Amino acid sequence: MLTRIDHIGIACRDLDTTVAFYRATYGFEVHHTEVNEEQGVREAMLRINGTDDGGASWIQLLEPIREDSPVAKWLAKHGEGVHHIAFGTADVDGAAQAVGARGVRVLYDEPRRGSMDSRITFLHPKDCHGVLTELVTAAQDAPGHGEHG
Ligand code: CMX
Ligand code: CO
Repeated sequence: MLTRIDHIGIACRDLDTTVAFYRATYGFEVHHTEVNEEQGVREAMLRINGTDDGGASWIQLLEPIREDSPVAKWLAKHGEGVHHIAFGTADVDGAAQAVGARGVRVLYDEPRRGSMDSRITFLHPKDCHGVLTELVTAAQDAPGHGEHG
């Protein structure tokens, strides 16, 4: 059902400084940046492996853009650090339904838009041994991607 680690989300206070650390220390380059208004973040995606065609794993660096956002709340309580892990799946709807049926709280009724036009939902950390867990279908992994007509 879940086929890989899609990304690890890291909460940071200053995106540019954190990106500079990852570049200087490991040589990772930013593949993509965006603002996700709904999630209340400015983010940078650093690709660890895989290609533009799929199978990639990422580090997702997250800077809050609003004080009432989940990442801002997390930073105020815990400081910078690992905020969530995201498992990749070809079928986020099915995976969320299956996990929900096992008694885990799924935070959204329908998956929402995540980085790079992925579809995402979250599982409550209190039901996952303290880990905020994201389920994600990357745009490239969605059924029908690349087909025409
Ligand atoms: N990891 C582990 N535990 C977490 C957590 C996290 N990231 N965030 C909150 N918690 C814990 C808190 O520590 C707290 O536990 P205690 O009561 O024992 O202290 C409990 O969950 C409630 O936390 P809270 O600070 O009161 O926060 P809320 O209940 O308001 O929100 C949550 C928690 C998970 C519902 C909210 O963070 C959420 O909706 N997250 C999903 C969306 C998101 O994180 N978006 C940003 C990333 C976007 C992306 O990946 O693209
Ligand atoms: Co994420």
